[in-house]
Amino acid sequence: MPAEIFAGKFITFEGGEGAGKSTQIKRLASALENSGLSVTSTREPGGSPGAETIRGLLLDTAADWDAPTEALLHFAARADHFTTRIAPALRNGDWVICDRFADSTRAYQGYGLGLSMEAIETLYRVALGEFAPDLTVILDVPVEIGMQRMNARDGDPDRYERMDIAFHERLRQGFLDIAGNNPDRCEVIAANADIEIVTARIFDCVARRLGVTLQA
Ligand code: Z5A
Repeated sequence: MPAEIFAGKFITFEGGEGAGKSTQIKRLASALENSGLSVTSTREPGGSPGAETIRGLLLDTAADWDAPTEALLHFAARADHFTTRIAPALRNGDWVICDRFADSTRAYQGYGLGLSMEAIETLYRVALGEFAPDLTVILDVPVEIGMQRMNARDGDPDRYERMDIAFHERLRQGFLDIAGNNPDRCEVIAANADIEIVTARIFDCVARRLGVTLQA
């Protein structure tokens, strides 16, 4: 069955630890609202009541999920998030911005933990069918910079933040490969720069790709 055509646009943000996604999503959401659009900001894992329950299982530092179980949990959360929150908002004409989506499963559970892309794409089709983001912004920072940013924050590291440097390097390469394989959907933004400069790069990308004019 072909993908439903929605009235709104779906933008996902991806990247490794400390890439600056949350910071930049707030700025993009305000700019889109200032240009007259209705915006829903959400995140994964989570974003709907059912998916937030699953998020608690995934980020529990005491849990020891294997890669297939972890991917199943991420796609279970995503299916609920899509059905109950993302699709209704897009039908309503909202622009939906999501902090992480399926490329995070490809990068973390695929490149990071070694699950096959074939398995991940099978789960994708079960959860989402032919649906895909209109635009995926991949914020790219060197691993050590992302880790410095995370270490400077308060709070205990979650399961993924505790992984070693080699894991985080595989993630970074994974996101770059995903972008290279999906140039019509993805754009890599160099995010090791002042927050204002990164914002300007993202606004330029969104304006160019989706045809909106944005004021910083
Ligand atoms: N995960 C998965 O394995 N599979 C999946 O399918 C999905 C997720 C969907 C969710 O964590 C975890 O789940 C995630 C992947 C895994 N791994 N981890 N950890 P989360 O939701 O708790 O957090 P996150 O998505 O990883 O976000 P983040 O790394 O916490 O941060 P961020 O949103 O990218 O960055 P930020 O909060 O905007 O900025 C981080 C800090 O850097 C903050 O202090 C900022 O003020 C600072 N910052 C931001 N930009 C800059 C610049 N340009 N210069 C200097 N400092 C900056």
